[in-house]
Amino acid sequence: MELSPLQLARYAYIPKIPSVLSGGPGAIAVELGGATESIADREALRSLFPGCYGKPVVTFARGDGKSNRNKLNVGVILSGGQAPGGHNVIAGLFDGLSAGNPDSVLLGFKGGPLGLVDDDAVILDAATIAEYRNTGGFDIIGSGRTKIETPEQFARSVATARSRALDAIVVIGGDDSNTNAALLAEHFLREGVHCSVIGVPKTIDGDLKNDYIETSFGFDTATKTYAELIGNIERDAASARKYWHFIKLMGRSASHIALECALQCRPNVALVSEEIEAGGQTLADVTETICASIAARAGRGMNFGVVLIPEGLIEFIPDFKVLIAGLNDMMAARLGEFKAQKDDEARDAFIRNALGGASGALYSSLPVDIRRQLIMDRDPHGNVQVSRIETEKLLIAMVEVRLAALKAQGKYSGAFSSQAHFFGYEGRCAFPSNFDADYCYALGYSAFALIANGFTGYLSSVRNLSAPAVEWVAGGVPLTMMMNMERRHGSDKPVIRKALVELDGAPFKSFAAGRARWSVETSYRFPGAIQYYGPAAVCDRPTETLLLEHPR
Ligand code: FBP
Repeated sequence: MELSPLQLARYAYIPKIPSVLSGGPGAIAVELGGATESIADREALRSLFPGCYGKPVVTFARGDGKSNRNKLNVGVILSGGQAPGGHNVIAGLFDGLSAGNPDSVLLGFKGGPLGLVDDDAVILDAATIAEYRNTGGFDIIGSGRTKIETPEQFARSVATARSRALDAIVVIGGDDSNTNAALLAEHFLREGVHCSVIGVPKTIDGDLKNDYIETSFGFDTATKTYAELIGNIERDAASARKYWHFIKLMGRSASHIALECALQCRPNVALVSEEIEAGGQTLADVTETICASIAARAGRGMNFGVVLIPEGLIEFIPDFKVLIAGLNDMMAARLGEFKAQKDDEARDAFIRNALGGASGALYSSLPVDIRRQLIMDRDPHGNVQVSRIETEKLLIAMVEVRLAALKAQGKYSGAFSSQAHFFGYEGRCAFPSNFDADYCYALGYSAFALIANGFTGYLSSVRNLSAPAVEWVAGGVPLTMMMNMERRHGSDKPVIRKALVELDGAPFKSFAAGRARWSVETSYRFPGAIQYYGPAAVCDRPTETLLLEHPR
């Protein structure tokens, strides 16, 4: 493979690490906090996790360490969607292990958690790691979305841990994968398997965060990549002055990515799903918000603009949520009748009648492409695949209809021409920013330190991230501390609570303070491309979200 100049240069980049980790395993002392509790449902969680529940928060300090310096066998798994920096977590873990004992072995389980279940692994040696340092992607071992949930899958995981004589497994994943890590840690304790399980907080979505996890890795690089593209589009829009750009941004559920990009780029409109749900806004209300900006700008001679749309939006719009639930129920109960309809027109009429009321009317009001997506594009359980619906095109179509009505009423006299975009995969495997390269390396090294000090059921944690890396605080947080019980597929399950955008949080407040002006004026901000070499103020600056949530 021919290497680009940047890739070659990034191989030589040495991640900055917290001073507490820089003395090596022998100089890492462990400080323990008091007993911890889960965020809710304490009794239920205590009884589900008798071995792991209530453990103390761990903070590493510079001092006389008692880390296990024996040879360790450690397995690592990349789980779920790609996020920039995953390779550096593995590099940090590898370097910690090698510093502890050069004979230690790091095994990479291939293709996500299934690799553990199927015992499909490769040895990750120094030469292999060297090829992936500071690069994006998860291709070193691949990733996957398998959940370890059946008794057979747990039994096979135990068998792999025993046959490989694993001392630990590190799961690099989001809220679901780390919930799985907690269950695995508890299962190993119950079965007498001497193998720790340590999680690492990953997801570009930014929704795995709490008092001890300031951000999940990958959010920094992914949002900076999208913000660069949005800034470029803003400049194009302001130059050509003829298009409204509707940009959907990845983020399966929470709107953190859209909000961060709005703070970076100051578009004319940015929708925040959590606000829309809290205000009980309908699809018509959302359309009205966009049209208000279009009409106001047209009145000033500006028939161009930029709208940001979070990927998860429609599941937060109450009337759309009811429509989707109705469609799922209807398909489950009357699939045969639906399939017997002779053509698209008959299928539409059948659905409208079957749904009835407001949902039937909303369904009929949707553009034909969206109606087709809703009924044809279904997951293996027969449910609507919400993340595949082209919300950006749906909103363009709704806006066109509304603008025509406003024009007929003499309330709008502009010209509307649109472009639709979806940014997601463009950001998930970018070269990690300096922040993510440093943060991930420290998370990996911390995971090693947790293993070497005998902890299990913990999430590697690196805090104080708005300070320079040398001042970061490393340690671990018990996974049970972040958990509550939630209804999943008809029964109550222990899960790590997803962090949605908080409407009383500093990032949303900062956005809310600026948006009225951005909606009417052209206040675009151009973040430019991620910079890897140059002044720290440019190259190492974390996200606006992080800086607002954790001011120095
Ligand atoms: P994770 O939560 O597993 O990190 O994945 C996040 C994500 O990138 C979402 O933003 C997106 O909705 C989803 O993955 C897409 O998944 P896929 O690549 O399987 O289509």
